[in-house]
Amino acid sequence: MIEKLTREMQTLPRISEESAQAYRDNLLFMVEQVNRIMNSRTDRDLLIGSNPVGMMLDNHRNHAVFMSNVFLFNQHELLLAVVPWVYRSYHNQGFAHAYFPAHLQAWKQVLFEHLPDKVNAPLLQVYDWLLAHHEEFIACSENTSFLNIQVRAQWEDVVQRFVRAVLQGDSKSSLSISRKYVSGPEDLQEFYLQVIQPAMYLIGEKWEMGEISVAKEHLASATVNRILAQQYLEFMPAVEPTRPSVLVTTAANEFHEMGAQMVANSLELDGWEVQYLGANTPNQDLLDLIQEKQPFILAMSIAMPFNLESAQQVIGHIQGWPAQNRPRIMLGGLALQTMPGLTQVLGSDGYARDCQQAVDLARKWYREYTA
Ligand code: B12
Repeated sequence: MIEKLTREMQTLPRISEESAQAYRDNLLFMVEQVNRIMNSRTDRDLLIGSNPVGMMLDNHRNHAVFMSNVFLFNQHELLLAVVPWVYRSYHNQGFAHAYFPAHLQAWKQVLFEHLPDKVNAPLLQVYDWLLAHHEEFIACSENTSFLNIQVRAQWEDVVQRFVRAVLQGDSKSSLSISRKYVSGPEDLQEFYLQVIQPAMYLIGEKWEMGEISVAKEHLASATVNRILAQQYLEFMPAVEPTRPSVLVTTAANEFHEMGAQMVANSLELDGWEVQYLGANTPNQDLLDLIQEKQPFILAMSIAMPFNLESAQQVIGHIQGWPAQNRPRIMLGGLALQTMPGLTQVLGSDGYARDCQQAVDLARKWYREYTA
């Protein structure tokens, strides 16, 4: 099914800068119009199930920012990576399948009424394409997850126990699992990659399938954060920096920070002098801090496809600086995992798939620099 969609996607038009920019400039206004149309539907409550209206409104905004990224980067492939996920997760939360075409029709109406014909024509073609493939998107959404979650056989039982413990918010059991498998800094990365990362992906999948609530996912994330903090305090003070500095951050509006934290800790363990900014760093503040700290590498995490544009803005700025003041830019995170080719589109210097590969790439850059 996905192969068929990939083939048929080739018929979609290239989006001109003018059209993409018009969509972006009118985004907030158009979201309001779509909200108005959807709110005035007599079947609205049937379409969104027992969910609060706010969830529908959030989706309209996320949809708009996401589509704006698709148009600005001319990356129709993003539709295949994200639309089946949207169908699956919202349907599993109680939205009717009929909600999706209703929502897309509302967008068509708004684009038609508010953007000039010359500008809206290619955008409408993309919306028509989405509508025409509604049934295929339902079929694709019936696969379990968009991520191919791999757990090594010898770690399966540990991962399952860890998932159960963190979903209960049981810090003591989670800590005792961590203590059993991490006895020194040399064990940390393996524990990140073989236990915490797959555990978090499985927890995300449970949320996506409607099996756990947002509150349970928060409980699990907060419990994992406690474990990460405990491991850091126990093992990291012994590690002395021997390599240049790396600034690790997430993109603006990006709230997924655990992956970035693992990258920061892995680099620190490898002797890099790491500064870790956590979630949601505003662009201008980040640029100011880079100017101040002059790191050798800027490592940026992007999980949500709707944050690609803000990441590109930072990268664009940095690429305009004189070469001697410019850090190498390394990207990673879930948004790029399904489409690593975006690394070039965004203008960065490299991509690494996980915290181990991040260390390998950083070392490679340093070898090249010192050669
Ligand atoms: C926990 C969580 C949250 C927490 C984050 C808390 C925190 N402190 O980080 C909160 C509640 C904030 C959250 C919010 C949302 N989330 Co969320 N979340 C997750 C969850 C369950 C786990 C994330 C995680 O920690 N993963 C574990 C880490 C270790 O993995 P990782 O990030 O991939 O990192 C590794 C690599 O990617 C790489 N890497 C990462 N960053 C970098 C950076 C560099 C430079 C390099 C080189 C490498 C690298 O190395 C890391 C270690 O090996 C995921 C599920 C998932 N599959 O990840 C969903 C998930 C990412 N969330 C999702 C969604 C939809 C959302 C929301 C939109 C929900 C909503 N409606 O509000 C919001 C978006 C908020 C925002 N603006 O960012 C979806 C995204 C779907 C999609 N199509 O992209 C997911 C996949 C859930 C799902 N299965 O549906 N979420």
